[in-house]
Amino acid sequence: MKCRVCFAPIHPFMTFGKMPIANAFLEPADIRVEYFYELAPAVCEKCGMFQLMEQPDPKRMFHDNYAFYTGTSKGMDKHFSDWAHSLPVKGKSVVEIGCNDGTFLKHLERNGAITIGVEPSANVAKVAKQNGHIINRFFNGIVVEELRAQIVDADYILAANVVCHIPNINDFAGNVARLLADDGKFIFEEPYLNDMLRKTAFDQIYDEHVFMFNASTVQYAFGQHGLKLIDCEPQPTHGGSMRYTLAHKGHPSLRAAATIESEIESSRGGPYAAFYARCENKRDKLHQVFNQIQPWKTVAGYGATSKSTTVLNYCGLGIQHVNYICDTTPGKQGKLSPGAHIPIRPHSDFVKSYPDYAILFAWNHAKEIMAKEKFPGKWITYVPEVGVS
Ligand code: DWN
Ligand code: ZN
Repeated sequence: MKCRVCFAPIHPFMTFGKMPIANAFLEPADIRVEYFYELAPAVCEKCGMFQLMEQPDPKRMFHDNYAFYTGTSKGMDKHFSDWAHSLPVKGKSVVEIGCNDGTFLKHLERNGAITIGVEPSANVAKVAKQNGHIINRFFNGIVVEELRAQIVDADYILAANVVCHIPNINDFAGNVARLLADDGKFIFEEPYLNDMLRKTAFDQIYDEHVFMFNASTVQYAFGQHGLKLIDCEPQPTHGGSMRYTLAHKGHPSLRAAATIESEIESSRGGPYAAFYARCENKRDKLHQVFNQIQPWKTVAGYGATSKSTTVLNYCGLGIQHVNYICDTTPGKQGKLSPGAHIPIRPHSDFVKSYPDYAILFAWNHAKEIMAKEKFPGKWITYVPEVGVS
């Protein structure tokens, strides 16, 4: 297997074993045809890119029935509103790649931008269409030519939690460089590799996240296509993210240079063997927690997140540990979780008859959830450490 960025040979530093598609919530009748692949991350020794050895075909993940809607979190809606209002986009042409249900586009439009969204998943694109002009396709060279015919080139190209999902990063970077105006900016944010390592948030590793970026690898990957990293700014979203700004010309800001410096420092000695050991340790600790409370207690999962698919399947947790998972997304309710086959129930079931324990799968939304829930039971958490409180 070769690095997707620089084509040097890569080798996995650990394996999570066979995994189902993280967002493939299924009907009981579909269990016998459930798809599995080997989830194993690798880090390229030449360019440093953290990536999956194997990623399922993108059409298996992003289709007419994509399970995740950005607008399900009030916190994320506010995040996108703040971001839109921080950008001088009035009268500017803005392309959002992977616009999902149009949450960010709506705020950009309100701020006076002339927007076009590109989104491959038809169900979420349909919701986004209520807010503006959407191209319901994967972002690729053909779409770029269509966009160039419409707007010539883009003043801003934006993406949130999308770029790390796209396997052909060289093709992608070339397309962005072609679409971006000479003085335009490409700004995107993604979960930050170094936060994931620091918090042992191994649940960020699943099929959709073919890469986990940091400033150094973003600089390398996009630099090959003439795009310069000019800034990066940490974000609290998704458990610790980084917002990267790139342009055709320019030099890293002081904070971007400092971030790269700190990444070089923290990668000395190779942090991945220790990360792997911490993942195994976390798995054991979660089992210790469940061994003490099961089979006597009721346990609900809170949030049928993509991340929970890695936790449940890697840790070998099933319905005997977590009896059901509550989630506000109608399309997930009534289905079974991928691989572990735990029933997904509406949030109202959680409130109607509180379980003894709730395991916080949507830990990245903890602030929002803790502010609204009056749960009388105990929370089981596992990021950054396993705990019961
Ligand atoms: O990168 C990605 C991010 C942006 O979103 C995608 N690959 C897929 C997805 O990842 P995720 O599923 O891990 O995202 P979330 O935002 O952690 O998912 C939260 C889930 O929890 C949603 O299904 C909605 C649900 N939820 C809930 O039931 N009650 C969320 C909140 C805030 C709540 O109060
Ligand atoms: Zn490489």
